Amino acid sequence: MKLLVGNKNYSSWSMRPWVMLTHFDIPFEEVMTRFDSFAPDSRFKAAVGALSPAGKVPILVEDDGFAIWDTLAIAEYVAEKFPHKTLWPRDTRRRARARTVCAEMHSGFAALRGAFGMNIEASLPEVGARVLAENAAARADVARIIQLWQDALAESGGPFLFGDYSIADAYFAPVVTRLRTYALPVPADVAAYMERALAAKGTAAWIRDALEEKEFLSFEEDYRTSRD
Ligand SMILES: N[C@@H](CCC(=O)N[C@@H](CS)C(=O)NCC(=O)O)C(=O)O
Repeated sequence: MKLLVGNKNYSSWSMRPWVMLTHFDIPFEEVMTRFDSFAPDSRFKAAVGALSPAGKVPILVEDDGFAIWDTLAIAEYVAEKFPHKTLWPRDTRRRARARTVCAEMHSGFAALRGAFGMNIEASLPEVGARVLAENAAARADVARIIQLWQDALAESGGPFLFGDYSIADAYFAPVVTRLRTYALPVPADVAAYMERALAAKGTAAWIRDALEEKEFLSFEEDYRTSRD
């Protein structure tokens, strides 16, 4: 299997399946398609458009060329293909709840995504404080994330959202990095979950790679004109 991903510093959707596959020791070949722009005539669109009509990353491509171009669909496909890896919780209700919060993430949190773009190497605490003060929708999204994590951890007992590490933790990994980049205030139990999530194998490996990248993409940077 190949997994097409975008820049590790910026591509939150790419991060999720990469972290999941890496965490669960599922072999894959990474194919990095660096962002130049998302314009129809960009190099990025030419490369990904050859594999997916949606023209976005991530894309999982089987050796025979069969492609899956949506993060949630990739997660489900890999979970089915490697049932012994237990990517979703075993318990039916816990699994349903894990799927529910992944779907909530997949289709929601527009204000959080818009205001707090993933930017792993950056540290933007002043931006975080300003946006939280000025943007009620982003504030509500952050509050919902905190509540969602607290409810899941309380119900499962941790250490991860649904007990053992699952797709749900990979799904929220980019959000953990966002809360860190923008230094958003969180209660102690959530801070402790974030530490565990950042140290988990796949996430730690992705962050290491992201920090090695030296590209500054102005179209991904709402708050800076250069890297520090
Ligand atoms: N629903 C898609 C979203 C993928 C997505 O938006 N990927 C971004 C990179 S993080 C992208 O390729 N954007 C290109 C564009 O918007 O044209 C998924 O779940 O995989």
